[in-house]
Amino acid sequence: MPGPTVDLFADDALQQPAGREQIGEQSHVLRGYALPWIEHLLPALRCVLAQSPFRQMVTPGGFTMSAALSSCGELGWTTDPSGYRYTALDPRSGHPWPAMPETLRQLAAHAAADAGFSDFVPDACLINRYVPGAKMSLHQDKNERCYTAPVVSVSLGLPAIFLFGGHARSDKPQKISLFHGDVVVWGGVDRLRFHGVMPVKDGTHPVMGPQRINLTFRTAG
Ligand code: MD3
Ligand code: FE
Repeated sequence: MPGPTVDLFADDALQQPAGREQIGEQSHVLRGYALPWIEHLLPALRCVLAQSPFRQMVTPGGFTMSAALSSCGELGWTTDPSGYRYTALDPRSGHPWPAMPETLRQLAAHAAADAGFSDFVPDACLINRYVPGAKMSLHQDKNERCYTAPVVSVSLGLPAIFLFGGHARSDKPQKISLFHGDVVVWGGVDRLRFHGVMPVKDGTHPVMGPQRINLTFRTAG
């Protein structure tokens, strides 16, 4: 007797199987973790982006980043020719960044707890938008006041190859594919490892369209 039929075009059949993959001593990929949250997450994200739209920023080196950025929460990460920093105000509007929607804060806190970091209270959510061709060069995240809290990232839309390096820029990075709905938690000894994103390949995601959006939650202040 054949088993129950599988609808290959149902949303969840497009995804990787759920599960937890350890990628570093204190880092885990939680496959598909955000999928059950998506119907609440996307409207919340839309609301944030209506107040603080994506914009491309310039690095201190004078290069325009290929990823476009926005933020929500008490602090937002920005860069301009004078440096990288967290600010309480969106420099584009002069108003505070949009509040972090409760759904997003809870998703990040649940994921952190499931990966071994209890009581994660993020005050910053950086939102990166990659259109095909956009990338993020190898870097460390060092603008936060304290490194004991983990970083939680949520991948949406087109897949990307994440580069997970070591503590020296020259350490050969491992390549990790990240898909729509995957959540990654980095912490402890892995918090200052170099990382980046390879250029996003051409394509159109059935839910998100021709883009990848990454949410990065941090305790920055
Ligand atoms: C690993 N963003 O915004 S998220 C960034 O997909 C950034 O948009 C990437 O790197 C993206 O700074 C990757 C993941 C991430 C964030 C912080 C980390 C990975 C990390 C800190 C240490 C190790
Ligand atoms: Fe980073």
